Amino acid sequence: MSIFKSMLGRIIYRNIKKKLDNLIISEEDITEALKQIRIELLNADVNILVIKNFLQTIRKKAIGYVMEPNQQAHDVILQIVKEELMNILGQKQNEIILQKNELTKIMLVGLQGSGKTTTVAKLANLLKTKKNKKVLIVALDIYRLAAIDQLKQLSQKIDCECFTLSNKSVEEITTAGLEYAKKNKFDCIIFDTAGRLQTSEEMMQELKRVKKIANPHEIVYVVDAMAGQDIINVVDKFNSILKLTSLIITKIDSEARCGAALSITSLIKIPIKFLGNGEAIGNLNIFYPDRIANQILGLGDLKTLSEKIDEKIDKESAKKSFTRMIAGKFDLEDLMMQMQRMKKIGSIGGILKFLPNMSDKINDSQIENIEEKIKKWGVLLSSMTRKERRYPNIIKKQIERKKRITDGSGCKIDELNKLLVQWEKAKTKMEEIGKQIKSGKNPFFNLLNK
Ligand SMILES: Nc1nc2c(ncn2[C@@H]2O[C@H](COP(=O)(O)OP(=O)(O)OP(=O)(O)O)[C@@H](O)[C@H]2O)c(=O)[nH]1
Ligand SMILES: [Mg+2]
Repeated sequence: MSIFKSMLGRIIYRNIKKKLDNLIISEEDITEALKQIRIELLNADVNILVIKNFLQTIRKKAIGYVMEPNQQAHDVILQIVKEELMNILGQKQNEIILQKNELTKIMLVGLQGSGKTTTVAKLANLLKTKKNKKVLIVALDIYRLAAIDQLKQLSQKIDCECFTLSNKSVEEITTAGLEYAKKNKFDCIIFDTAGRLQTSEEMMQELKRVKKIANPHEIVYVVDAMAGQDIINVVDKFNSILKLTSLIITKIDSEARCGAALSITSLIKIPIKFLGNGEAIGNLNIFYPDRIANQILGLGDLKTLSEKIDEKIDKESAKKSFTRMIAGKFDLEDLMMQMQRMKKIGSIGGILKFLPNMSDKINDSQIENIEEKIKKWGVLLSSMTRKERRYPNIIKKQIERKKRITDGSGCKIDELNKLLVQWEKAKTKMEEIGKQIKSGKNPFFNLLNK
């Protein structure tokens, strides 16, 4: 999602002086930054009206702002821009509406191919696994046989029941599905509706009838991150007829700019509740406006990163390898395991993106270099025997071993040598840190005071 990489923060830091001549922020101080932010947002396909209001408010808040002597102008502007981004994206995270003692009814609507059926399964799985709900999925897309099969398969995968009826109308299936859910004590029912290429009266009327029968607590509009500006009119139309309660943006893992989809929430005032970031069932993330605002600013999102790490890392083995590291026992086997652990969290680019201010210091080609190097190391390490990884010195001493490893991995001797040198350096450094920890010193003290 390229708007997430837009790094408005970088624009602000580059175009607004740290120390202004005056403690009052003037129009001139911010003109260039706002001009570039405008271009960036236009490129990301954000709606022009949204941009206009956004910049106007920032201007209003910034010009004439009186700074404290120790304040820096770009920090002030960054804060104002963040506040305004939150106004666009929503101030708080909105939960899906769940009922306590009655059946929660959810209906997903949207254009063809936007990701409704996939999202129905993702949502059902989330309610089942995270909220402990018994979920019934109802197939209302009766126009294509393949659609029902697709839903059945997905339901099977997540072990949820899928309700279908052949040769019945959408209205009849809705009624029967509701009865079935109540009779069998389901907590939630999710309706997967049929999509169309564009809004049609016929489709709207059908959805309206389903709404009347089901009276859903949530009517979710599913929007594709790749949608263009015309999606705003489409959602407006759906909203005027169905009164939507939430949005889910899908396919944010694509290279889509997503600006149009993100503009909807500001223009039509419907909260975004989830983001779909992949085809797999687990790829549904809660939408946290604050985190997304940070990503758009390029400020990183340590909370998401730490959650990711928590989820993916086996803490015991991480602790073990840390102990080995500071005891100066860090060998190539540890390095390989560490790299495998990192891989589980995501690509280096993905990880660096989360770190505050990193986006400013490192560019895409540097990230590519690092990733390339890590890939090479991975191949080199897997071409070694376990013994060689545990006792790397035997590689250093025996040229035949080096040759076998480089032949096996298709890498050059030079690359293998570099890996060995860097491992040695890292090992020494870590051992030093370990000694400092043992003697009661904080090894990070110097870093913290930089
Ligand atoms: N990369 C990616 N692909 C997705 C995501 N969500 C859905 N898809 C894919 O998008 C395609 C369409 O998804 P569906 O769930 O069938 O869309 P739909 O809205 O039900 O489509 P119709 O029933 O034809 O209206 C499928 O190939 C999905 O795998 C996502 O978050 N990321
Ligand atoms: Mg579908």
